[in-house]
Amino acid sequence: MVKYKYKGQGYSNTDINKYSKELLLNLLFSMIRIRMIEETIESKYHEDQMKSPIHLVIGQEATSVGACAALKVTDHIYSSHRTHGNYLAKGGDLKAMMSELFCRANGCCGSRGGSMHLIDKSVGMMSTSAIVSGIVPIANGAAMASKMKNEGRVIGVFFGDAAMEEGAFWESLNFAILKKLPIIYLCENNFYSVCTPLDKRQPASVELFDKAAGFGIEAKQIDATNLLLVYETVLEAAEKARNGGGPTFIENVAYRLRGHGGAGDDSKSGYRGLDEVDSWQNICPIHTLQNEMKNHNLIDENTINDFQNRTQLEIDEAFHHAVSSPNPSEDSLMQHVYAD
Ligand SMILES: Cc1ncc(C[n+]2csc(CCOP(=O)(O)OP(=O)(O)O)c2C)c(N)n1
Repeated sequence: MVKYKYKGQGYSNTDINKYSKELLLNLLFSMIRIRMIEETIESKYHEDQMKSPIHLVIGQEATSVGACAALKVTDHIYSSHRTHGNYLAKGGDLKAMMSELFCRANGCCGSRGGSMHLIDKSVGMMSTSAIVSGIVPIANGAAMASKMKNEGRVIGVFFGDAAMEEGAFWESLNFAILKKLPIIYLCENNFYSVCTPLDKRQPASVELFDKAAGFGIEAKQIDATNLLLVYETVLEAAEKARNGGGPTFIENVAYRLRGHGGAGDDSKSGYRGLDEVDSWQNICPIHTLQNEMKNHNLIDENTINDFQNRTQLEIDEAFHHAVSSPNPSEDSLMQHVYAD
């Protein structure tokens, strides 16, 4: 079992009154929507019609939502294989996502990518890579382009803790620091690389953000079960990057409540304890924000139910759209293939 050096504290140190009710509702609803979409995917996955592997973000939604809300629509994001939350939080089209998961011709990647490659350039969800840390140098290149063209665009790149075990990550970090690139490194530390816990992969005395700081970058470790903390931290980093202050590294600590891949929890295989999973269920980013808002009379059950009902209709429609869409035709097989 992972020895937690850091665990969510909820909202005890956060002044929720600093934020408008409209913003809080949008942020909460964005997390609930992502959770509901993933739960629907999960409930239908066994039907074996979605031929794509999936990596659910349940438990880690606050990183996607807080970070994307702090960025501008014109800013660009790049992601690892755990894409759903980032794609949806940035405004990616749900129907195109579902078609992609069902491998239909009108999927957001024309069914070439599947769940690990959700892209919607119209909203700045630019690219993903399933190669651990593979997306980091690509995002660096985008940040370099933004700087050279003086675009004022900030790049956010999401990756898991295992990406920090790859050389490509450290080379990219060093380069970004030297060139003061407008990039935010958004490490999603959920403690596991598939089934291997962090304390079997890193010396116990080492914190990830400290390691990054050793390279000379401003590095922070935050409780990413607290959405407002993510939002504030990324807002600050984005402003700094936009004003020429260079990159920031943010270690977003939150727990993956489902298995590494596929539907359901895989804890019974023995790599983590059910009590460990339960203890993180209690600080689920959605319930903690919802409760905090209820305590401040900012939301009630009716409002939540209304939102959930509308979202379920949207989800049903997106699933219907996907399953009734055509498969890619055989003669399109060689399209988007660069080699002759
Ligand atoms: C270079 C490389 N090595 C190994 C793999 C196999 N692999 C796929 S996901 C994964 C774990 C990734 O863990 P992390 O980066 O922490 O992200 P998480 O899945 O926890 O979100 C591994 C090892 C891979 N895709 N790429």
